[in-house]
Amino acid sequence: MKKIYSLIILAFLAACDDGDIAVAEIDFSDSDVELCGEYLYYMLGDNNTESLTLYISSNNNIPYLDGSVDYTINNSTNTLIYRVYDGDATDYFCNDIQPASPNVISEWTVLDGDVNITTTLEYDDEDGIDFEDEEPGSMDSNGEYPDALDTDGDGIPNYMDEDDDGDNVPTIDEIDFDDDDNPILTDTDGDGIPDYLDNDDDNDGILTINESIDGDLNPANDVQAGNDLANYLLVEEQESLEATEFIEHTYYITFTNDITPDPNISFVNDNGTELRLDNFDFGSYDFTETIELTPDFVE
Ligand SMILES: [Ca+2]
Ligand SMILES: [Ca+2]
Ligand SMILES: [Ca+2]
Ligand SMILES: [Ca+2]
Repeated sequence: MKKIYSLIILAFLAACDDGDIAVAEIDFSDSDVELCGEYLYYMLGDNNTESLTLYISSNNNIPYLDGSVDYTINNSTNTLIYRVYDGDATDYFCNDIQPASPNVISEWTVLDGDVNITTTLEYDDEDGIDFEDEEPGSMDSNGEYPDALDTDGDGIPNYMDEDDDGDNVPTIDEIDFDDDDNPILTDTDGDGIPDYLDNDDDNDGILTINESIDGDLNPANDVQAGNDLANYLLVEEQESLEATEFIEHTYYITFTNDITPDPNISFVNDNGTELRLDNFDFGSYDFTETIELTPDFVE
């Protein structure tokens, strides 16, 4: 994820008796936060010749930990370090064996302070219906949606369910889209229930799921010779086969780790020179997991 800030370092040269203040600027605004191992977050700046690294030692599975946790930087088990290298450090991280180059020519370490990592989860079934329009209800204090609508009662709420009415025709195949890619909620039988929420799309009394007469769990490919539409969309086609399984479902969870150091945090080098950061923000790391499951069949 791109970050929308830049870092300004004000260097207070403690060794200078005359009170000189050196001002330096580093810019990680075009940098992505990366993660390797358990748990090293890092990003590269200035043509990959400088880095910010946050290492946290924890029994928590930090990237997946829903909620907000403060970690104490102690410069041993938990570290936050700014480094400058004598060459490109793109391949410096995530190795079992430390590469011989580039060399670190300058290192600034946080001795104490807190870093907050807040993780949020975002669900998507990629079915063409916006999250808000899938009636998730209100989010509770645990970040869950206990009152979310589950039209087909298969245990997967609509906002995660790629077949909302449980008729074995995916929602994305039961809607059309306008030129701006907005969903058009088609209603074949005109009963006021859009096809993607209607388990009998042609209102012929035979459930759509049972109009897959070849038993392959796909009603959309049962088309009689001479017809343009599948049986489940035509009242005159009455053949049925009772289904006992749902199709496999896929949904996606995007985890976002927002990493926020204490705003007063400061870095020091071996000479005791101190760097203070103005509006310091580590940015965020995100990744997406794919979940595949077949819900238990509901009559
Ligand atoms: Ca859905
Ligand atoms: Ca469906
Ligand atoms: Ca309908
Ligand atoms: Ca039907």
